[in-house]
Amino acid sequence: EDDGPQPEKHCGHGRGGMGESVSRKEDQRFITGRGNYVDDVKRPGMLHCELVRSPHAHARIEDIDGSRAMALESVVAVLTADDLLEYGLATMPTLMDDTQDVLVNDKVKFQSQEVAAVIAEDRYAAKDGAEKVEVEYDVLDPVVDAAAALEDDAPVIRDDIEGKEDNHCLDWETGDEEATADAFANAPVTVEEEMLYQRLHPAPIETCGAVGDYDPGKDKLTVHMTSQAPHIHRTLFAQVSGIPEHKIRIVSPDVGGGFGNKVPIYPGYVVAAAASYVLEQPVKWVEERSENIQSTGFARDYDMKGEIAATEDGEILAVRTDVLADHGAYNAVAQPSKFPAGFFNIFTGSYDIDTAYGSLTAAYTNSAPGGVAYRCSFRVTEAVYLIERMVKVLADELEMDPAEVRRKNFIQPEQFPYESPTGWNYDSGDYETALDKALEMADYEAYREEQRRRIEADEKKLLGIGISSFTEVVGAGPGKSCDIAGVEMFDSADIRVHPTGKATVRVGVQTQGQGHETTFAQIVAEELGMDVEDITVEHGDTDTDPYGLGTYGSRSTPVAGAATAVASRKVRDKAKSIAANELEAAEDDVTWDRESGEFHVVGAPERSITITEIAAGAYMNKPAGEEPGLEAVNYYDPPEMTYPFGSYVVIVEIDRETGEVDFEKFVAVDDCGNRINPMIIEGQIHGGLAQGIGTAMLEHVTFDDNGNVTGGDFMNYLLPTAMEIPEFETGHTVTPSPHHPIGAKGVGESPTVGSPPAIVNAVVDAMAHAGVSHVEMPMTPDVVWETLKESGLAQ
Ligand code: PCD
Repeated sequence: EDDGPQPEKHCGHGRGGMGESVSRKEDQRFITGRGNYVDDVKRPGMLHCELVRSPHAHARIEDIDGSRAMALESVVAVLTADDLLEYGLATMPTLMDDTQDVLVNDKVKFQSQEVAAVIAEDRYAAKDGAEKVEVEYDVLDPVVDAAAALEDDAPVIRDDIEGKEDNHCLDWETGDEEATADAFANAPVTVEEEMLYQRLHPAPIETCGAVGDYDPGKDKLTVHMTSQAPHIHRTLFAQVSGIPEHKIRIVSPDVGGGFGNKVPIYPGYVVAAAASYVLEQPVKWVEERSENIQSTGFARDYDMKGEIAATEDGEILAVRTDVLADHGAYNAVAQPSKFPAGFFNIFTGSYDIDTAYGSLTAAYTNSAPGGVAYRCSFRVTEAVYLIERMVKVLADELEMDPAEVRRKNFIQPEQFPYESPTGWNYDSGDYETALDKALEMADYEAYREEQRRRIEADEKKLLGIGISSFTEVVGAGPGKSCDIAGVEMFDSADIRVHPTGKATVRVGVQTQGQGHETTFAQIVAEELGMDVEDITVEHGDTDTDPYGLGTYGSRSTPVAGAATAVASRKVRDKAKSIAANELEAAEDDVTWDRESGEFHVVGAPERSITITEIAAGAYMNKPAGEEPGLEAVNYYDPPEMTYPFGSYVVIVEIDRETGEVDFEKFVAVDDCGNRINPMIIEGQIHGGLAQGIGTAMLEHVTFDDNGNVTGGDFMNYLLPTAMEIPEFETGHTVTPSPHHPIGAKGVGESPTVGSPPAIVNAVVDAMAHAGVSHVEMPMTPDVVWETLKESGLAQ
């Protein structure tokens, strides 16, 4: 009867449904200072926890003496691994089935690792106490470089793993090695380039924190924590602690940005919860900025080699890549467990390529664990960087227009659903239309002309034009292939329409600023013809919300969004019999009209009724034999992931005297299928592009030879500010996902995934005529200046 909103047809019925730029409901509390973040949670008798962290990157602990800390009046307890051991909490599993110390048991494996915890009556006392804990270290040689870690004489970091005598973490491969080698052997043209996707840190405004609150009266442990995935975190808490799952409640209140940083479980959460359980008092732990950067999940750190085999006229025959990955001290990558290299397999990108092969080796190093999906669906960012950079390398080798090389190789609209050579099933796409639109918006041909003019005139400012035509893969499940710690990756929605016609929707995902309280209400408004103002969305509380796998990998819209649409339709189905009853018509004679948001009697449109009007009937005048109430739940296991895409065009000016890079134009055309809220999408794109600029131009977590983190605070880890961000010109195309109930794909990550290669391609492009084929990120002025000098372009 109803296939859901169709492209371009769903807009603007005025009730706040699909396609309307409804103002964000949650902003009322955010902009009036009434948000409720973990650090806002206060409980009577609440204690404070501060962690003692190791100044060394690699050291055996000889002794920990907490007596001087305990001597302080307000210090209540000093906890070490020995204390946690008693409760079986000295170690915890990572999401990739490794075992990480909660508090260091024997050996420190990275600088800033958690060694002891001080619990005190206030935060200052806890901090004073932490400074008074005396730890005796036997300092060992550290290794913070993945290649060095794999050398024979490297110090062995993971001697806690039985029989482990090296720092090898894992190997992985995908595609057809032999066929790819053949294609390369016979190809007329081959190109290769090495590129480092440097170690980054997601930097949410709010750092991580938790309030453990054990209630001995109810025998229930409530943990308020900065969690992107409260349900799975509760399951893991139950499994590790032995506390029954129904006796644990995880609340993820307002979260000040997640960006993948709040997917893993960190020692601080466990310590706060355990301390509260033992002391029978609430315990708060909130980390500082440098603790966040130095010890929580980092992102990227993929050292990649890319190769393309092609014909002389630019047809790509094969792609090959080999990666050296730095996983830090534990394998604590936050991604579906069957994908040790995440979704890196998608490195053939938007192109129809017959053969591909990828291999990867990961190493342990004396650095914080991670490899989290920082605004990226599990290593897609790395994959997109690789292929979009390599296409530019190929274009330069062949002296072809990079837009032309892309056009020549794009998967064509009629080829979808498209199976990639590494086994991925793309749902839909129209890459050329998006590229053409972006080129037009950027005035591409005119800039190419201007670029040639400047080179001929030997001008002081070089012009560079960079393109990226990326494809993302978001929305994990399906459950059969994707799980987190064994739990299949579905998601959920629970919709209740109350007697007065207002609704509460609870979802299994947890927003961190994306605007779910608005957009999920819009899906229901669309499906039930209700006013968006009459719908409240709740999330982030395991006691009341249906189980879901959380918000990361842009999965909320593809999975929980689908669940919300399906649950709405279930409500509508039930409402239909009530409508028939109210309208005194046979159920078969009643139809739903999406535009007006009403049921009406076939052939008599004036006899109509809305769901809001029906709600009372579900409670006060239900048809005989019907269950009372008007609600529905759906758990949605997606049949496939969704593949959003886009084309970005970046135009830069480079000053040959200083190496300074200026953005002249920044065009982003995105396609996320049917759009729920264009204004929110625009905001998502702006934020992600800013993070892409940070990646390309500024950010890098660095270490010195002693394993000290030298890029571990905001003085040294540079985030872009308004000063570094240009005006963005955004555009869109709409290619619905054929399998999603409302045709939507994710969008939150696209800009961070798509923009770094466009920016690097632009900087390289400005210097390509002098033989420059690559510039490593972050492209700080000194890096660009060196490149200008080496290529003879410096003035
Ligand atoms: N949308 C619409 N339409 C469409 C799609 C979408 O409207 N078609 C919208 C929705 O609804 C939301 C948003 O938009 O609201 C987004 O979405 P998505 O894409 O689905 O996503 P989600 O899941 O929701 O989210 C997630 C993402 C991520 S992933 C990240 S990083 C980031 C982003 O999100 N983060 C953040 N964004 C953001 N924002 C903010 N504000 N904050 C934050 O934190 Mo990862 O993996 O985690 O790394």
